[in-house]
Amino acid sequence: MFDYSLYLVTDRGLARGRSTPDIVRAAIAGGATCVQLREKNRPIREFIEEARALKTILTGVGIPLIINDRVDVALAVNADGVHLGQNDMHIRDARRLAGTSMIIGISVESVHDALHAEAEGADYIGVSPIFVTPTKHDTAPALGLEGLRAIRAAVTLPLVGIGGIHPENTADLIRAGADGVAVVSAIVSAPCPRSAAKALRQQIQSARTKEHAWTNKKNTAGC
Ligand code: TZP
Ligand code: MG
Repeated sequence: MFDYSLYLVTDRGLARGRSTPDIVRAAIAGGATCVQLREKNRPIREFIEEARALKTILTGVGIPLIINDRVDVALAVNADGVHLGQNDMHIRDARRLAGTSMIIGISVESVHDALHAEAEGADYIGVSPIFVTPTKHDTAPALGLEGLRAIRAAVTLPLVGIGGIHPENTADLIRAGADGVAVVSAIVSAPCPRSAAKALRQQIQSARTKEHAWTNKKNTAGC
């Protein structure tokens, strides 16, 4: 099973002129555990070339590469997975093309979407958006932590939250039951993507450790 803890979603337009491979290398040096290549409106050959370059970087360090939207690109570069939106190919069609070894993730905006994704055989879900974000314009209204908790309670699939996430609110998502946080601008647009990734990863680790400590304390207090 993949480690979705710190899930980087790329965006060339927000990278302040830095290349996607450079951002990805910095993010993994800082602790990113999963990378999604997200390219909207890019010629398909360039998309595939970029995906192949990232695949080489990520295979070397054992981090999965997920391709946004395009099952054909994922197959062409032997990516580890594909991430679909509610208006992309249906999960069952993607599965037919990609087989069982490819990870299929899907963005969900409601409990209904999440239940449907689980029934259709998704491998993980991205809960979107948790908070308001300027990065994506066509999102549903923000779900907030309450929305995240409701989806967490409805499905057992691994779940990452996306939208408006930064180091100051990361621990809240982990405590609300997210298996990871997916970020664009918090890493891609940061002055130092490596330290930005490190700060996010630290928040994730410390939220988990504190949760664990609290659970243990609760258990021993009951003895
Ligand atoms: N899907 C839902 S919100 C979003 C995507 C790709 C953008 C998240 O960007 P940011 O900068 O992490 O808020
Ligand atoms: Mg999509």
